[in-house]
Amino acid sequence: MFWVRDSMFWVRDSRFGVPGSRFGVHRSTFSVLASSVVCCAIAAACSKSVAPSAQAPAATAASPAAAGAPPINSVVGKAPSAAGAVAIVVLEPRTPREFPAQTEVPVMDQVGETFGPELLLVRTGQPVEFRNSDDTLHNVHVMHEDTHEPAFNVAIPTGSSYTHTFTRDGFYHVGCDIHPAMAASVFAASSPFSAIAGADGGFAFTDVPAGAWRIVVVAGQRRLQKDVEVGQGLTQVTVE
Ligand SMILES: [Cu+2]
Repeated sequence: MFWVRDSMFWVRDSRFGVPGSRFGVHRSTFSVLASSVVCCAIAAACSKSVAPSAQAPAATAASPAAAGAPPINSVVGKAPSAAGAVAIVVLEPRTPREFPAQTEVPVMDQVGETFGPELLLVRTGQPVEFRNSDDTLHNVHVMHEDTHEPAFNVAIPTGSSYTHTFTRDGFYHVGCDIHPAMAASVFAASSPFSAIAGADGGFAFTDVPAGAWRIVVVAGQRRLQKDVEVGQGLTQVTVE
């Protein structure tokens, strides 16, 4: 048995991708998700999509995986892998459930006239920081992809940042009007359990409370879902 733990997934095939860019995609979730544990069943495939991270939250040190013990209530599985499209996997509760606030504010930065990461997962209702680490002025213009409802449009001078809290789930387009080539995406989910599947569709969540959940997979225009009962130990699921 072998476990991989990391907070950073790397997108190689993004529908919003900038050719040649390899931004890490920071997972939006609180610390339990940062300690993604990949079961041996999918480790071989997932290891290709997991890269060491210098930004792993300190909280991951408390993860069961850090002590070498099997994780508690893990959900691992496989989502369909659509060519050229990133699959986002969200674990939504089927019964009302309160989640703790995020322990870390997700950040989208601007470096070299490029947004990074190119896809950021965030929590609906929790703050997100947009930074400008470039020597030039940028603005950040964000709108919901489905409704085209504007989220915000602000100029961010060099060295400054702007914090926004998304109020609606879904994809958001992120652009800079000053540099039209700049583009990125935000995916907001109410659940803290969201992740970007590996290139083979593999995903893993740890420390999932037992109960009735629904796995929702969003890949390009496709949206799939499957109900799952999470119990003690490992729950494996394939969404197809
Ligand atoms: Cu710009």
